[in-house]
Amino acid sequence: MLRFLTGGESHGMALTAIVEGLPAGLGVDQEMINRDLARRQMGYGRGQRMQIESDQVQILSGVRGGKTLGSPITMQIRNRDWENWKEVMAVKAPANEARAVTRPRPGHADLAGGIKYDHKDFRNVLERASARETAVRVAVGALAKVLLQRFHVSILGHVLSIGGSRRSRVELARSEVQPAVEGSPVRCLDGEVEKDILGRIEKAQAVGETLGGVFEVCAFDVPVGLGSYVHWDKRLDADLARAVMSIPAIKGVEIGLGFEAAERPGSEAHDVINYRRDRGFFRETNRAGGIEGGVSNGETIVVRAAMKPIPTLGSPLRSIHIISKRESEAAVERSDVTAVPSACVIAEAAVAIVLAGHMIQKFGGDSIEEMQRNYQGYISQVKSL
Ligand code: EPS
Repeated sequence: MLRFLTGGESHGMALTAIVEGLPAGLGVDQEMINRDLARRQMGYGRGQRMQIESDQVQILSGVRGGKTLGSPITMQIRNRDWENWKEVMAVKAPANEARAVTRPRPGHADLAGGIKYDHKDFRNVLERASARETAVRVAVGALAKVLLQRFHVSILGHVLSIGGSRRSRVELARSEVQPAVEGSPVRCLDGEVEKDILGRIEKAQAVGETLGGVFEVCAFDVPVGLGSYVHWDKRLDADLARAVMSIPAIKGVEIGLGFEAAERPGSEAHDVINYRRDRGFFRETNRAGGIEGGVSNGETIVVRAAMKPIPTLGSPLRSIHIISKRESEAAVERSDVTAVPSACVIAEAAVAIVLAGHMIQKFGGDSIEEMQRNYQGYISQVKSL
């Protein structure tokens, strides 16, 4: 089992993750983690915070001489902005209580979270509800990608649309995976869509609006047989949906055709099975998005998600003051106009973590060599069919 916990507030000292369950002997490349952290920070529409941060991971435990020990791996990312928030975030009583956030933002965790935890200052909610936490999740995802690479699995996300733009229909190719590791997920858009998106972001910014969007994550060369149909909590698609839905502001997740499958007759919703000696069994199309019956079927796994617009609006919506109960405009904090490209990188991490967890569950092993032996045995069994 692969598990992890994260800790840290948006303007606190640092973000931390402890990852447990990776096999020993896995070469960990700190620079690869930092590359994904940098990709998460990219994207037109991010706010000024991204100019303050320059996310770098520090590995504090579980790695020696560049290789995992099999023990928990602790990773930390410093919040540079903490220097500017030290007093507000102090463990002792804040120096200036007048800075309390008291006007909940519609669409944000502010009000529901404040009621639940009995906070009258919504900063106590927003600091942890903030998507800043996803930086360290991306670091965990980068570790998961390192494991997956050992089994030739690669993952790439791309943005399909932002703010209602025409959806890009770019087909992702395996050859795009390596170059894209360096770049932002908007790189894959076709030129016209990209121009349209940039225009929409600029217009939104000018009028204090925010924009959501749709993105897609593909996992290539996943072996057949991850996940299971035998029990609800073993289904791979369910685990992927949960992991991607847990990214802040995600309101919808679909796999393969997803909602479109509901509108098609069966003959146009499924994938014809074929066989070739050199390839084994394969599907002629990939409407299932690489998963049938909760089990990976050997085709590319395709997960798509819808992100809502960020709830912090420059031109705020109507709300109610938590103390006076008077009508009031919602709080305005420095924020992003859109973070869809970032969410796409985070979703790559979420998908990688789920797939790495399922690989570990299926092939087991305390060391990476043992895991690879188990994997090879299974691949031979599949090939001998
Ligand atoms: C966020 C608000 C903004 C974003 C932040 C998420 O931060 P700040 O309030 O400091 O300007 O930039 O995202 C990040 C810090 C990040 O690293 O992605 C929010 O309220 O969710």
